[in-house]
Amino acid sequence: MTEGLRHDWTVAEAREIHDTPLSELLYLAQGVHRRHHDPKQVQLCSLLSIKTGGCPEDCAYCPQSARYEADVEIEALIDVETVLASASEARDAGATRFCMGAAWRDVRSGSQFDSVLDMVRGVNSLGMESCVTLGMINAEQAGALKDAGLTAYNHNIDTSREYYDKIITTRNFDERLETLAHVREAGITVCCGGIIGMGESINDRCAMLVELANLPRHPESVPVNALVPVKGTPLGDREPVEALELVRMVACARVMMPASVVRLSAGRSRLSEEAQMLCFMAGANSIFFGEKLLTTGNPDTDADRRLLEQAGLTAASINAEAETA
Ligand code: SAM
Ligand code: DTB
Ligand code: SF4
Repeated sequence: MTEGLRHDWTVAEAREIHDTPLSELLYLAQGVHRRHHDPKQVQLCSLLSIKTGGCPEDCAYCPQSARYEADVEIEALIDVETVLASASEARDAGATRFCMGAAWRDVRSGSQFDSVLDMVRGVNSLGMESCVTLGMINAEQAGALKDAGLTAYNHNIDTSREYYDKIITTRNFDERLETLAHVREAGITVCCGGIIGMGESINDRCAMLVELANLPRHPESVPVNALVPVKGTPLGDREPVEALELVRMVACARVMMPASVVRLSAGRSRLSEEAQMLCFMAGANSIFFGEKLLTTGNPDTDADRRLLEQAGLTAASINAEAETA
């Protein structure tokens, strides 16, 4: 399934795809999508914040940074039972992957990390795929997560290398790539994407996709987030991106990383059903399912069930072909 995947994209090529007239772009993305995936299936992932707020990093978009005044309640690492109760509820609602996020800069080995390993084992024993996003990790920690049975590690590059320091100054782009390499070497699947709508140029968006597509292996999942502007953060007053910009971004990700699962991630609450449908047509085949992302809202599950039903889409079963490619 990896045959025909390219790792030598240029920003100019990505830009050409991005700027293709929309109906042509959708046609192109649809063709790629159909060759690599079942276009009737959408993966449903549920998200839970296991440690909230008080983060030392200065990511300009993030309500969980301790440096800003977003209205977020700080919460220490929650216990394993609470997490597993939430995972089991998500599974009963139809989710097949459970993603756990912690507002950490990096992971300290010790009792908290051991609890996260227990959460991973617990989620797997529910028959779900497990994903965590814990900030930077070293090779040893990646190995421990692999041994616990972790399916995927989420670690976003967020934007282009050139725009990165306009958004985050407390870590650099190469540190992001190092964690991704540890995840890859440990044999955990990589979930890595970014955010649009932070004031970056279209070329920055294309450069971000080039960075992802030119990794030694494409991330198995690529979350495409639209900035959720949160009051109190430096980006809190930004205008939300136009839906069609998100559609273009999804389509480009689909064309450049044909076998990856492309997740229509944050920002979905503001999208009409029609706009979401265009994203599916552009090649999105995963969503966050459940009423909350980490600290902000997501469409309610009834609305999402209705959307999938109207669109004739079905929830993908576990271990979709592309995830294991
Ligand atoms: N602290 C860890 C880290 O940064 O890697 C994990 C949690 S962090 C909240 C996970 C991702 O959420 C970020 O990389 C970013 O892409 C996304 N995110 C955070 N706030 C967002 C917002 N307001 N809008 C869209 N995406 C956001
Ligand atoms: C990803 O790319 N998006 C998710 C998940 N990975 C961890 C997080 C979105 C967070 C949106 C803002 C919030 O709810 O705090
Ligand atoms: Fe911390 Fe992650 Fe938010 Fe950055 S994105 S402030 S690292 S929780």
